[in-house]
Amino acid sequence: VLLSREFQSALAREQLRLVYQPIYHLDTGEMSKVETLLRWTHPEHGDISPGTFIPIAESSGQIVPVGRWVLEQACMQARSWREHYGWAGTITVNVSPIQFAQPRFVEEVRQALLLSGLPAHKLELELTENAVIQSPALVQAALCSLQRMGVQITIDDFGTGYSSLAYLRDLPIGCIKIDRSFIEDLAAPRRAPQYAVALITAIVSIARTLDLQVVAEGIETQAQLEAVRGFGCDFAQGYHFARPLEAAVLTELLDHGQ
Ligand code: G
Ligand code: G
Ligand code: MN
Ligand code: NA
Repeated sequence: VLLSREFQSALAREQLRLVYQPIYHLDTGEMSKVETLLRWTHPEHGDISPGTFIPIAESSGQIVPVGRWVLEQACMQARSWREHYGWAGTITVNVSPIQFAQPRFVEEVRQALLLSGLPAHKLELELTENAVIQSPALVQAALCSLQRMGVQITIDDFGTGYSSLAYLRDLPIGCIKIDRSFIEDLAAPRRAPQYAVALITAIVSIARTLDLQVVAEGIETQAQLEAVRGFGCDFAQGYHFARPLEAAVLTELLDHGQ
């Protein structure tokens, strides 16, 4: 309750900031995408993890104005990297189901693109399965509007939601991110290692059939990297390559040609 009240003023008090984690194309080695991640530094408690404050922001409704701010900042940052360093990549932004279910959401995306001057196809929204299977008619309309604008849609944490697979066929989704837990199982399996291999192989096969890009997230070791390359994933993200970075650090990477 206390944290909830304090989060209300976190944005105004400039306690929120964005960090950026590179996502690499496995064939070219290029930093094709960058994921935007929100951070909250509390004046007394220090860094509070998104796992704690995102649910708080969702239940208070603060996720709506904060999410809009994230979207605008991320688009402006990407536009700046594009303009000053010729970065041709895509910026990805996590979108809460609460934010996405809002009738004004599509307009807010349009506004962020307009304000920043970022081309729509350089913006990718990360949604969870649970966000897209609720109220399918509205969801479908929103996703189709975004698709017409040229914005790309990714399913985050793929394989962990409670959903069928039909939505992958029926909705304009371009990319899936295999949940970190599957990648973790490659190194330290909760069950027999062949289960992790079988699941990832199946996910990649579904993605190939439906012409979706595949990101493997949570890559922490060279062995995991070799494995997901072997499975045919298109992109990889994780501590093995880079942690989420301050904007200035990523700018330096771009300045030195990645
Ligand atoms: O950055 P970290 O790995 O700790 O993020 C933990 C969780 O918080 C992830 O599920 C991530 O998607 C979510 N998250 C991080 N930044 C944002 C954001 O800007 N908006 C929303 N809705 N979720 C975020
Ligand atoms: O749910 P989502 O994919 O948005 O979560 C992103 C979160 O995953 C970020 O908070 C980021 O800090 C975290 N993350 C990114 N790479 C790794 C990794 O290699 N290992 C672990 N454990 N977490 C990671
Ligand atoms: Mn994500
Ligand atoms: Na994820």
